[in-house]
Amino acid sequence: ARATVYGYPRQGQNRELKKAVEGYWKGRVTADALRGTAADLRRSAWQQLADAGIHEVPTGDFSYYDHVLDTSVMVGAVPPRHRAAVDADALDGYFAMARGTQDVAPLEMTKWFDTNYHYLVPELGPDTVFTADSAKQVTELKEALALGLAARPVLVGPVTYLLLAKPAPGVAADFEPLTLLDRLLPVYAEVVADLRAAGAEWVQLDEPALVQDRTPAELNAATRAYRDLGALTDRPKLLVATYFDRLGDALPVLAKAPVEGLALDFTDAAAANLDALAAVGGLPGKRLVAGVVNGRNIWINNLETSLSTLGTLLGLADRVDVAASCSLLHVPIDAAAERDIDPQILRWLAFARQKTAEIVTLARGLAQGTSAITAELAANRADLASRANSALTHDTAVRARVAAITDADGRRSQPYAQRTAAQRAHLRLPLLPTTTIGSFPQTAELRAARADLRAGRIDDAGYEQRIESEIRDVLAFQEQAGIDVLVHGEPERNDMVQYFAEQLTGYLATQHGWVQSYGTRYVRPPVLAGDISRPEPMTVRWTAYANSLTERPVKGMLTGPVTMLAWSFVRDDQPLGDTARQVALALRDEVNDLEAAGTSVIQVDEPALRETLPLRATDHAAYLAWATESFRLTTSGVRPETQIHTHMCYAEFGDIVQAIDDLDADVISLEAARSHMQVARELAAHGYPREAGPGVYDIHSPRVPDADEAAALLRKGLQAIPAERLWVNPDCGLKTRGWPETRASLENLVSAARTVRNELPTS
Ligand code: THG
Ligand code: ZN
Repeated sequence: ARATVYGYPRQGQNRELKKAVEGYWKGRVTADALRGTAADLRRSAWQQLADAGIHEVPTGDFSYYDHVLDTSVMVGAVPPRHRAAVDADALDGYFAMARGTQDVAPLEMTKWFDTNYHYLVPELGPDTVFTADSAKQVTELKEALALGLAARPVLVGPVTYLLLAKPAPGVAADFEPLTLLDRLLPVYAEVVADLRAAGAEWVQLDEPALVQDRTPAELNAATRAYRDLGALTDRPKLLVATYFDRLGDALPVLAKAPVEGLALDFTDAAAANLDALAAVGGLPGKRLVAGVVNGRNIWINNLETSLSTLGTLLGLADRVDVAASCSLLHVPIDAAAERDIDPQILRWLAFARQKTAEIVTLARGLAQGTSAITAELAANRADLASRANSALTHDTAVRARVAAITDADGRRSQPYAQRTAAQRAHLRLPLLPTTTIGSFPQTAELRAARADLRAGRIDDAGYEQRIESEIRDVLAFQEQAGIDVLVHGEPERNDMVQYFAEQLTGYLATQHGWVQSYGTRYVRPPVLAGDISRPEPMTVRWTAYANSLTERPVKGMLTGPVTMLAWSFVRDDQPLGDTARQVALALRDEVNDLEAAGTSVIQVDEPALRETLPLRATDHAAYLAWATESFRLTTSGVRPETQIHTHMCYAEFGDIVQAIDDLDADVISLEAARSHMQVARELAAHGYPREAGPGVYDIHSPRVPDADEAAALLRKGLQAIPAERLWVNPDCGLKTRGWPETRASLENLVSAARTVRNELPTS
């Protein structure tokens, strides 16, 4: 048995790649210097993997921006609008596809399966002509081979590539990219042949799309793809890799395919994949790569459980190798860099570097017997026991409170139809009330204030003065602009998840735990490590201060439990629903405290509700049950006249409108400007009965919409949602915008609301 991984974090220990790429964009770093930094980062990652005992290092997984974009370049799928830029300069053209230019829009970006990584969506059509460009793959393979390492190129597989693509602009929406498979396969054949010529013994083709629900036609495409690639002569051995879930109906397809190896996920999907493997009679004559170390959480492995799985697998394949379940791209680099985490707790955590060591240990144990890894097993047992028995993971007060939850705790005291009248009487808002989503521009001054506080240049009181002064400015602007429901602007928050994680007991923040979100943008997801409780109010101070400055209602702003989980690393020692209920109870206390402090409108944001939907339809209902329950638990403790808002970003709500209704919120604001109120029509089509604010101002661009444009969108909204239930707001928070466009846009938004109010029939 050998140890391997499918991919490694690209950024470097100090995000050197981010600095180099952003420096290149600004003209401060030359193309050669950027290439040099990238090559250094690749070399040091490979060397680290090899030194740790990884037998075959992955190549080609590195990316300046995104590996799906790299695949589009590899197969020549450059949209016509980017062609000139790519022909003028390959690197600049690449970044033009990623980020757009003054003149052309970038590729669309969306989530990579159910991770928090975002990829650039290939745009394909009936006229797409694929051509092979294996240069990046060949160069990186040669770099690793030149270091004397065994190396295995990793490519996005052809079926997954096509399933991730969408019809190019101007192409019929029902065009299916998968129909291009026969055109794409010869290009993959050419790349694979080039890699063979450059010295590859194995090539890995990633097909995570095959773990999703797939139609017979799609499974048939997978059969054809690997029959054709397998039939090539003079090719490297092929390893088809799947991850993120069980393989299901695609397992027999790949088991029968004429390829030499198969990689499967044996973490959460272990039982299902084991059963399915046994059912097809194993993989005689094939290499099985067993992903037993979770590649997307940050917890240490249970080495004994993994060894037992690996032992079972030995009887099912010719050769069994050990790996992480997926690329290590989705975890931070090195837990040892964390200085602020209790050393005892740090021993429970495994980032990429620690996971690599676990994989090597498991491969050694599998090859040489457990006696070869006695010390590692003993340490692992002790660490697992310390976690299982820790007071942090077992807070009896929190557990008792969760156990005592009743149905009534998740139900408002009055149904929506009844309490909406109480809210109307209490809030006395005009028709088409105006509001914002919560955040106002995060200025350089605010970031500097936080940096000053961290560095000790100012004290808590000095910091609070700066925040209060910002709140005064934000309030004054909103009053003068004529907005109806105000916000304090969230100047005190670094990030909508981290801010709460830092204040809740049981949550850990990391100092260096960066994970790529998209391109050069990274997040440091906090760790839900123990039972969650709230030692004291988290937001009341600022909301109450804002409230004291105005007669108008000020909306309290919280991040919802589903989003708190979705943008954190979650516990693996209890069901997600249990963790969600703990977070929900802590947030419920905050909601109730806000109400007690005089807040009549409270918004609980759930931008991640849709994006966390499980990969397989059979798992949707269970997820939506705990997701909606935890939201209701958060929000149901308030009086009927207190109005609960929620907000969600991104489109595609059609399939979860019922779940949105089940949240039992009073008002929802949604992204809608770019899709011209499509969301409003979808809500109406599903008979959504509540108040809604489809965004009339696209905050993702610095463009200022004029009042006529916002009014036109508002009139469209009125065609779907009656005036009594329609709110007027931007698409999303304003924290990434500058003040000048924020001011102008919101003034235009208020003026549009006034214009359209005057057009309403008086009754
Ligand atoms: N917060 C958290 N997770 C998220 C989002 C968030 N995941 C999904 C989505 N939003 C991802 N979007 C972004 C947008 C911007 C950045 C990262 C993810 C970003 N990051 C800074 C950078 O890389 O320079 C670093 C930010 C920091 O200092 O913390 O700009 O809103 N938790
Ligand atoms: Zn949003």
